[in-house]
Amino acid sequence: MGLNDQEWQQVLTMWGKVESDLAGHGHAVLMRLFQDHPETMDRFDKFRGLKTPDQMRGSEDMKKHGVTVLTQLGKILKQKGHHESELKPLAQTHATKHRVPVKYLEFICEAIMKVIAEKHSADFGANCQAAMKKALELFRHDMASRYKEFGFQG
Ligand code: HNN
Repeated sequence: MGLNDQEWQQVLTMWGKVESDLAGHGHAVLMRLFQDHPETMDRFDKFRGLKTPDQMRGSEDMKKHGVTVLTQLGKILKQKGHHESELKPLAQTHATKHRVPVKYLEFICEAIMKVIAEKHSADFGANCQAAMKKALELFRHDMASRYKEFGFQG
């Protein structure tokens, strides 16, 4: 499940490209997530009014939340697996307050992979894709273990 140095380097180099336009990437990820899996929107009171793709596209609030999500994920990835102190508070709120199932974490990771593939196809070859997939799997796996400690089966 762990990544080697070269894989982490690929992940973090790619993440640098994501950070060049965090709002654009974040908004695209949430759009994709909500369109592919509309049930995930139920976790957000603040997005309840957004019904159509056009409304989602125009939502500053969604753009802002996309930045929040990707900023947090970036902090986690930069720990290269030593992310216990970043993960714990996040797992706590997402288990006990927002009640975000592990399945939804999987959905957003898929959305992230798709958005990167669309925006950075030339730099997202098979090796880099595999490394990113591993990093996101590690994140999900460790979130799921934390969830259980908080009594949420996810
Ligand atoms: O922990 C917190 O509650 C702080 C706000 C926050 C952060 C930093 C949230 C968050 C909220 C609260 C929003 C607010 O108050 O404005 C809610 C309702 N999340 C959700 C709900 C669902 C959700 Mn997430 N988050 N989040 C973060 C940060 C990161 C983060 N959240 C995630 C998913 C997949 C879902 C279900 C659709 C999610 C991920 C994957 C990440 C990245 C580590």
